[in-house]
Amino acid sequence: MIRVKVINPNTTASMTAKIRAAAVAAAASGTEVVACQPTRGPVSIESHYDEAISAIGVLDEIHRGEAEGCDGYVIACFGDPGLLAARELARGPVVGIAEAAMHLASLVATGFSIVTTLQRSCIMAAHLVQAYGMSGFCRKIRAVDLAVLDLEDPSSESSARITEECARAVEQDGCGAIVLGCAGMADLAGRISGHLGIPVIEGVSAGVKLIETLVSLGLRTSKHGDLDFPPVKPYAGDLSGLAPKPRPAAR
Ligand code: 5HY
Repeated sequence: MIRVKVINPNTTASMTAKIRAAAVAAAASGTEVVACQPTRGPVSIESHYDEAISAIGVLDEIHRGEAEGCDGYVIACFGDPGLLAARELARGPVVGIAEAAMHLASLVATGFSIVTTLQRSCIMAAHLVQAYGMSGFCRKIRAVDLAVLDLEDPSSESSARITEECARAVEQDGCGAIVLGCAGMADLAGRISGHLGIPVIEGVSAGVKLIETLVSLGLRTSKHGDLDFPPVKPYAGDLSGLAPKPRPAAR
């Protein structure tokens, strides 16, 4: 049995429920999915500021996961907030849904397009495309101009608008696959893929499968170099609880 903690970095419970459903549907029979959201932070992540603050909530949940004996983690927000800090803190592997979706897309197509929420989120996605070495694969990053929480509102017709934007990408971008650029779109991939006849990848299930693969191969984050546990030191003020503590002896 492996225990995978799937963290929704925003604090909207309905989105966590959607993320949990996608993670459980993708998980192998021997995988226990623990889906959660932080107790503090933004209701949605749509700016660099939201992302910076949400990383604190992600690290809260990694701390809890280490105490709960989790074997691996998925950061279920397309900005992959706090990814490298989480890798420093955790014994087991940690993946972000943007990273996971892009890598899987690159295995099934020579080019993919990303469809995300707001125009400004395109810039944040572009930074990750660069950081993950995916510039040669990413044909275009598109936005449907919907707020993240509009995805939770059936009257926003978000599903139809996202499908239309994916269809435009197939017609115009020369892409062979689509990456859905928000955890709140996790429930749409199968239907849009069926409708368009091409691979449509959402990062929650991609992330769960990658963690299962890494854990089953005995692969964990290297503690040699920059992803070693953070050095122990005191933190001041109301963040003192997040101060890195001496590590218990490795299991
Ligand atoms: C996400 N925001 O996946 C990102 C998507 C975005 O709260 N969950 C969020 O638009 O950046």
